[in-house]
Amino acid sequence: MRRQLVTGGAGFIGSNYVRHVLAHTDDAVTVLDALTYAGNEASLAGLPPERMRLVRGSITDAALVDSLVADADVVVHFAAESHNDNSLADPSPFVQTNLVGTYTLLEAVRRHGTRYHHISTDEVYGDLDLDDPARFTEATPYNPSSPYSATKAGSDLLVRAWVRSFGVRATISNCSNNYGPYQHVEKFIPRQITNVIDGVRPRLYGAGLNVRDWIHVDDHNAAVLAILERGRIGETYLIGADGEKNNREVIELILTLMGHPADAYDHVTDRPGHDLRYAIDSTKLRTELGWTPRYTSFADGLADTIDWYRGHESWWRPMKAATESKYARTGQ
Ligand code: NAD
Ligand code: TDX
Repeated sequence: MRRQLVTGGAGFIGSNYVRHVLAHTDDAVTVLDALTYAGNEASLAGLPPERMRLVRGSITDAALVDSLVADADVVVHFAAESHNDNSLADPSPFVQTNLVGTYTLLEAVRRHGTRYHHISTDEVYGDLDLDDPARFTEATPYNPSSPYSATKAGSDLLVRAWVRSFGVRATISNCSNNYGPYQHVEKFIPRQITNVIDGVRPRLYGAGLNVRDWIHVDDHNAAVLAILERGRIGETYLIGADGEKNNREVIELILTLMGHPADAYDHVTDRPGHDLRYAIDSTKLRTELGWTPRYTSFADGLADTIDWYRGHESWWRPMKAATESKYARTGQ
């Protein structure tokens, strides 16, 4: 039985990854998660204790990380401070977790010779113009915009250096915007779904023409498992499902699917430095590893996600008021 150490496994993508691994492999999983405001034990509720254990602790704790890496066959690193808006209010935890935390993990996998997979984002490439037909590829130069994306870019570069300088057996994936169950209500799609449930009008930053390339979290995690098992060491793979939509289209679809007029939303203050467009060319992943997305209809995936938030109010309700009071400070 392979032993996976999954950092950030109590967060959105990580908790879905743990469920994906338990369903599709015989592996045992140890989750290392600091349970910050974004981590939630409830996202791992009901999983079999003989195959999944949760260790509460930080990836910046070198002694703890060393002891857990010593007991693992592979490390899959999801843990991060993940929200752009928070990074604009206070970059400090982003530097600690995303840079120092990744460095701490890399030193441990170097000592123990452990296979390592690094989860990253398409935001490291900066943004594209709205009328530019180009998409990001593995060869696109790094050009991050926010403190969040700059720390993710820095963490990717640490991984590349540890591969080249020390022979660490690592792969990197950079994925586009995820949606699906267990996503924190600070993020765009769950924030607007839960606003509509609460009778609050959705909030669109600026004109809402910014484009994101949406992928269902299960498709992201299937790609991560494929890279972990069949990816070439030292390589980077971009993950995306051809899901480009502007924010206005997304909000209108949420409102329509929830039985409200498509224009029942408000425009609020724009995000400073707001990236215009992200778009992924995932040809390398598809041709080398044979991955294809299972969610080909964004409307169907979004309808499932709306049903999930309607059915899991006890999961998101405890975070909703605190999240909205944070946004109230910036008028968003
Ligand atoms: P999330 O904020 O939902 O979860 C992050 C998890 O990391 C939380 O459980 C949190 O408690 C944990 N964590 C934070 N600091 C920690 C620390 N110091 N030590 C241990 N655990 C810590 O984030 P997410 O959306 O699930 O993102 C997971 C990863 O995927 C991140 O690396 C992010 O950059 C990347 N990513 C996210 C998206 C997206 O659309 N959400 C897209 C591409 C890549
Ligand atoms: O209330 C809102 N209104 C709004 O218009 C919020 C919260 C967001 N937005 C806009 C900003 C973005 O253009 O929606 C878009 C999506 O916003 P977020 O959900 O904050 O995601 P984004 O900033 O695109 O980053 C996400 O994708 C890449 C994840 O949060 C990152 O972790 C990932 O790396």
